[in-house]
Amino acid sequence: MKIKEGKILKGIGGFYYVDTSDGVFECRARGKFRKDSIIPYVGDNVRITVDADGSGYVTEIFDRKNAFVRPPIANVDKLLIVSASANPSPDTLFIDKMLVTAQAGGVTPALCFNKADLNDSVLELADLYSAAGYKVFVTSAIDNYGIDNIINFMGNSITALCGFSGVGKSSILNLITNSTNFQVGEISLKLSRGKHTTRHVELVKMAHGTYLADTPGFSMISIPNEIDPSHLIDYFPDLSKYANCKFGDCSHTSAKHCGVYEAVSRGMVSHQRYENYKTLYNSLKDNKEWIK
Ligand SMILES: Nc1nc2c(ncn2[C@@H]2O[C@H](COP(=O)(O)OP(=O)(O)OP(=O)(O)O)[C@@H](O)[C@H]2O)c(=O)[nH]1
Ligand SMILES: [Mg+2]
Ligand SMILES: [Zn+2]
Repeated sequence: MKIKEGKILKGIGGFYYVDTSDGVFECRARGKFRKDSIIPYVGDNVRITVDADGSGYVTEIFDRKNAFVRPPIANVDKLLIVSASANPSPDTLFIDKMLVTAQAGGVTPALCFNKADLNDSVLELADLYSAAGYKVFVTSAIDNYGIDNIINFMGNSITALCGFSGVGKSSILNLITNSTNFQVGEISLKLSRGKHTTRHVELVKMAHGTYLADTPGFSMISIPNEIDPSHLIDYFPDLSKYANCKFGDCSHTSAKHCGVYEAVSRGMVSHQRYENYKTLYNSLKDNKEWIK
């Protein structure tokens, strides 16, 4: 019996594919995990044993830096939030939810506006978010434009891509990995959106300890219900710098004596971001799930 350490790249049908210094081993989880209802996640750093007949078992899951439930993935370092300039059109509430989720989970976020070939007006959004202090990439996977900047951003880390179906996540990953490993779907002509082509979360290993995760659909949520609504403003750096309000416990959701509101009304802060802040604040307060 051999004992090894590695990282789970994918999990399908009760098997976990664990990348070690000796290659990838197909493993089952030890019964004790099921008993404790602990589910190994993609991205988990684990200890495995490999029997003489080659069958492997995950025997220990090392502490996680973070974990997301949908899709199930752990130890994410960076999150690239991908939108399209059109088909489907960008949704700033979704972007802002993902920015908050990432920051609250200790994940470095960045934004990618793909399909720049289709609609120039996306540049305004790109400017808005870069002025708010976020890293922004404008790309076209069709024209192979802007992709190198994403490669620089990834560094040696686990980077996950999230975004609505059809925005081009798999197309971008194929360019980054110089492959056709990721299945690219069609856009439904009727609905201008994707058809949820990517169904599993899987890590792809690149050189030098860089891992990439394509994620299905759009949700990536678990942390928000743990965010205290009074801290939400901290995840809106463009708004929080005006939060010198009369009352220390100002929620920044009404006009009265609020520095943030004043900055919005003077046009110093994006109205859209402010509206999204209020929407998220209220849903946190009502303890609602952000994405179903
Ligand atoms: N015009 C244009 N089309 C693009 C671009 N990037 C991707 N597409 C097209 O958009 C469609 C969807 O691309 P995918 O890469 O499958 O999108 P996805 O985000 O992985 O979608 P899901 O797997 O369903 O979540 C495909 O037809 C791509 O060819 C782009 O930069 N410009
Ligand atoms: Mg995909
Ligand atoms: Zn205020």
